[in-house]
Amino acid sequence: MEEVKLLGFTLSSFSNRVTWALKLKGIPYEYVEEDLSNKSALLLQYNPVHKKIPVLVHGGKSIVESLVILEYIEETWPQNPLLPKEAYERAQARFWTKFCEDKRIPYEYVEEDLSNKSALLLQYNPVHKKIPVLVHGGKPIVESLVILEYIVETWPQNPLLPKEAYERAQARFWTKFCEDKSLTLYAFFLDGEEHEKAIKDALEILRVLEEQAL
Ligand SMILES: N[C@@H](CCC(=O)N[C@@H](CS)C(=O)NCC(=O)O)C(=O)O
Repeated sequence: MEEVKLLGFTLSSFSNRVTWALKLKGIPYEYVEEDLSNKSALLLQYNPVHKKIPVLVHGGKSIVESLVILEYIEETWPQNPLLPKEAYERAQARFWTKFCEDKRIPYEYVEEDLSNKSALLLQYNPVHKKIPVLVHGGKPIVESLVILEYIVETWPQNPLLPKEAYERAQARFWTKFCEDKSLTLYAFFLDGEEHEKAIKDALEILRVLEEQAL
């Protein structure tokens, strides 16, 4: 069989869907992890248009775009089919694949080593030097709850908050309640009296949530 190689990135769902298809079909392949902050010459050569992973290389020829790659895999190795046999059902499967693809907000995930923070993290969050940082159009947004509000305002589809203002205020109240109490829960990991106190505090928090929020 001609050599199969996958240029990918472990944390990318685009890359993982190709990995799963290859594994499902039982195709032996070589996996090459890409450093997306320092793309390899191979990636630039094989995907000169988008310069993105995943790239499947089969017999020296490259196929790009994850959904195109899945169709290629299906046609090339028909065993353990990914799509239904019947044409109408296949059309339905493609419809829902496209539906999900159109709904997703494409993003690149960068894993941080918190014991050795990257220059990018220090540049984007100079005040707290903490993750998460959302970078949109080159501009950083920090603090997870601020990021969530930004996401809600920027991409209004599939809203995270209720439509009605009072219900929205309630949702924000309980979000803040849990946020304020989260340090108490971390105390679980301490020993002795602090651990005992954390148990009592947590039970009280759960009681309030059960009585008032649910
Ligand atoms: N539509 C593409 C999306 C692929 C994609 O966005 N890949 C990201 C990793 S998750 C990438 O290579 N990003 C590098 C860049 O944008 O420079 C597909 O389905 O393959």
